Amino acid sequence: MKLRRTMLATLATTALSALMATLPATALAQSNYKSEYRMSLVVGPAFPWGKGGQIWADLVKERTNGRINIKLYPGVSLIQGDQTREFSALRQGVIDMAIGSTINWSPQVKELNLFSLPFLMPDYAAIDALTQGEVGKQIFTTLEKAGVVPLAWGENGYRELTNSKRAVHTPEDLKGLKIRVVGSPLFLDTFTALGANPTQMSWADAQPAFASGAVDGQENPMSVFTAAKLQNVGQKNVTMWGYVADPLVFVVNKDIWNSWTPADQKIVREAAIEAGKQEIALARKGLVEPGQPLLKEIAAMGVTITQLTPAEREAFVKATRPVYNKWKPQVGNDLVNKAEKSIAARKQ
Ligand code: X2X
Repeated sequence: MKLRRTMLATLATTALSALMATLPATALAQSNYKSEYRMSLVVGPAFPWGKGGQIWADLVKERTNGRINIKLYPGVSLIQGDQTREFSALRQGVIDMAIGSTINWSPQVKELNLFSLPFLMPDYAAIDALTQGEVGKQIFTTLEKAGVVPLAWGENGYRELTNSKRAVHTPEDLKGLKIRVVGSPLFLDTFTALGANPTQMSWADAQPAFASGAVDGQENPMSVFTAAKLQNVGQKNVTMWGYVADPLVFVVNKDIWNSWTPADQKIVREAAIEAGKQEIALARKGLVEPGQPLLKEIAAMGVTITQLTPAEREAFVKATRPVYNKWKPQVGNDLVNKAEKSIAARKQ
């Protein structure tokens, strides 16, 4: 009886190993795949940012034949809308993957404040010189050390100034305006230096604050302005000052990444790079073509668009220079020097 049981057990083990040998290694590794992966985003597919998330998820699903199935969680809903906690949640595994703004992660990763240094990046070529060059690589190494797997760059965009009160041409015009900012204390310093009254709040809280008039103004890319219909919450004045731009970073939680086969990792990485390129084109649409058609559309909705003269712009640069100088060592002198050199050497 005992012998028979042992024989049966041996047979069963042999049969199992035979079965396992016939299964491709990938199938075994996939037994610990999740049925759904959760992607965190601040905004949904009405925005280039959210569209980028949808493109990434769709490419991955198609190319892995559904092995990796990603669901979008816009509104940073996995962390109750608190976008400045996104990076920690990603590291802890509350979030599986994300496309995040450098601004929102800068409280945890101080190097990301680089992109928020006022007037560092004069044009799109300057953003590209950073994200697609040595600086971008160095920042990815920093993010890896901080415990996530960065895969690709995207873009939220140049953050223009809007408010409900008046056309802003000079720092004096900003005096006393209550401006909503997000993320890093660097933004509080910048708007304080300009004589405004900055107040930090999440994107979720900001929109009702514009509608009620509790806050006068804000800064965000024009693609965010149109998708969120900020003209309907009193934001009737836009100043195109291009003071900072926030890139987006496509990342995956480390444990999730390590649970995937090398072949699937390759698919996810390549899909992120492709989605990032498409997303950047969407984020720049209407702003890089001659005549900036997006601005014409916005003006047609009864919004005053102020284009600064070079001298007017210079006044903002000058007023915020002490903030740049104060923050340079906090971001890292070497990194900022490298960024300044990359920008000076950029192809126009
Ligand atoms: O909150 C904002 O302003 C937004 C949507 O642009 C970011 O998440 C940085």
